[in-house]
Amino acid sequence: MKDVIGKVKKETLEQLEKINGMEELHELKVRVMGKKGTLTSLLKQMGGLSPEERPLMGQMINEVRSRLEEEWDAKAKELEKGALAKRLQEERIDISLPGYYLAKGHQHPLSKVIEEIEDIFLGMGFTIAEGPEIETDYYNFEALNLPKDHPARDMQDTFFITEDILLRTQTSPVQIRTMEKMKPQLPVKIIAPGKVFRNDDDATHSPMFHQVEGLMVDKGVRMSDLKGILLYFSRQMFGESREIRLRPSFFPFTEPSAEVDVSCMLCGGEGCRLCKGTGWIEILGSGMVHPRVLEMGGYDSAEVTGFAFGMGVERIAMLKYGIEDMRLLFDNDIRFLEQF
Ligand code: 2NL
Repeated sequence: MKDVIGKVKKETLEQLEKINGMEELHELKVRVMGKKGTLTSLLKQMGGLSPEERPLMGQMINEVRSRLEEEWDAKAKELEKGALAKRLQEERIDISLPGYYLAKGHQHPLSKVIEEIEDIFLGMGFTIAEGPEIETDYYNFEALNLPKDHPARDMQDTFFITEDILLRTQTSPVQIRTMEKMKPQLPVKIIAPGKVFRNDDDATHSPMFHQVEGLMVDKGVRMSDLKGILLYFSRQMFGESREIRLRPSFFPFTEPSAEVDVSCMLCGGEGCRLCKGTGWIEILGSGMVHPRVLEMGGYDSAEVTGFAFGMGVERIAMLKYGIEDMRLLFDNDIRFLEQF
């Protein structure tokens, strides 16, 4: 038995020498010291030895076992060290390199302008209303006093999906829907921002653009209320020294109607290239809500009056930031967008 123990020790040490991976090391350990390992079975065979031999052999086996344990631990450390050295050799991390730059985005200038417009009107007690971009003919035209044969429908260059379903050409349908929901509550004081769609596409038109419309309905709302609110808006948006003027105009959904100009933000009204020498720049359309439109919204036009206005967000953004070509707003060129 003594010889067998010596042989196990010698062979194991030889095999240990050749090992160069943690897995192999573990396998060898199981082969020798595992439940059915060579050394373990020698311990089990000790029952067949004489009482004098037994303690001697037991001691010997235990000595071999602890010697091997030491060798294993040393081998494991050696392997770990080797693996680390190899990684350091291969990876060659230069810890002095600069870190990765995480590009931080920001809002699109149009989103900024929409939020700014919203904030100004929220400050005057308006709430924000939203509605579908795909609309029915009824909400987009009929309820706004544009019957089927009205010439303004041709003017609008609408994207029709079916004869009755279309992409909204204004955000006014949101306001009709809101009146229907709110009636007979007063006052109605909302703005409706959002995307609108018209079938033209050139240097000054995009088939998709943004609009903010406003609507106020109550007992005794007058044109002077409209003018006061638009003057406050213009000064918040374009500067405290701005003035506004109203010019007569026509919209089927308002009567009377007015085009609103603001004194030029570039020259202050002296006349320049931006305002084409007039001192004034058109920023929106407005008017007193047509009685028929109030009725369509479910309000009694003998009891209440209202004003409404609509502005193109792209135009406001171009004026505010001095952008000369509207297409820049939709090209997604980072060199342009980074400036806002
Ligand atoms: C423009 C002109 C305008 C309205 C929009 C409106 C909405 C309702 C009732 C009456 Cl529900 N009017 N909206 C009124 C006047 C002008 O927009 O040039 N927009 C870019």
